[in-house]
Amino acid sequence: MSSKRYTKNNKALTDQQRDFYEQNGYIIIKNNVPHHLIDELCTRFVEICENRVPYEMPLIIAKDKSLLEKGYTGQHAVNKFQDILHDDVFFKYACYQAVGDVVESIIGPNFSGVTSMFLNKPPFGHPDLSIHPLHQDLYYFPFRPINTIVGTWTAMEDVNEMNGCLFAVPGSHRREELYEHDYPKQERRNRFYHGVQGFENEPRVNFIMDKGDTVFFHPLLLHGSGVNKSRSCRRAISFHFADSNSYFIDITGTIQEKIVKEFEPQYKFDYMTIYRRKGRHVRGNKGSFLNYQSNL
Ligand SMILES: O=C(O)CCC(=O)C(=O)O
Repeated sequence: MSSKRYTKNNKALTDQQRDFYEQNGYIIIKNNVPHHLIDELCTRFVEICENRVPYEMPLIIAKDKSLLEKGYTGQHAVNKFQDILHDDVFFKYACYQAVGDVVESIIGPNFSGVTSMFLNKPPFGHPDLSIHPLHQDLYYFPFRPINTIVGTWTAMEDVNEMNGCLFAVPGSHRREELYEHDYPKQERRNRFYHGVQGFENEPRVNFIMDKGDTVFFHPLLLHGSGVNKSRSCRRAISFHFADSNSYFIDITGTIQEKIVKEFEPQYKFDYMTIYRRKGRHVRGNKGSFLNYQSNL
């Protein structure tokens, strides 16, 4: 009998790496994605930003208003692409074996991509729009079980405190609690970027990573990112994977109702349809999660 609660097997993680994830709620894998794939993904990102190639829904482009106001264009005005799993180039990241093998070690062999983003942090924007407030990704996920969801975030250039790397509160996943989130009290805010309050004195670690390193993290891990104070874009690709037999929950009256109510009108579908449209099976058994039958 395994005594591990948050990881599944040793396909790609050693016992020590699994223990680290169990304890801290994340693990950084060095050189996880090769530079040639990173460069291909960045090229696709830049070409779409510059309107040089077509792209298809459900990919959404979110721009930084403070940079648009200053006249920036192309990747220098974009803060993310959302829902990129159905783009054949970006999907290569989800299918990349070394990424999938670690995902499999954490959540098991049958999984689907549920969220997918190309995250950009251009320089020279308003600091309120450059940060990502401390939050838990589970807040955005109206499905369970919790421990068979994992986030991945791969650095597309070297990241550190200067260009707005991720930071996290190690071990916060072990409290097994989803906290209240809301918009931060600040002058400007990015749509849907809710955060938690009251954790200012918690010890944080910065995820200082090189291009091609990936951090795999638990959906209850408190994390965020700082301002990009450098002179170039800080880019990353970040997906979430969930067991293909996950199930939707009724979020009525829960902490998650606020955010789900906020994003349903934007997508013009109910939340189950939203996730089924943007999700995509990746590895192993297809399961029932992304089928069009309600589990409620
Ligand atoms: O890439 C970043 O700056 C933060 C991303 C993040 O925390 C998220 O999308 O949940």
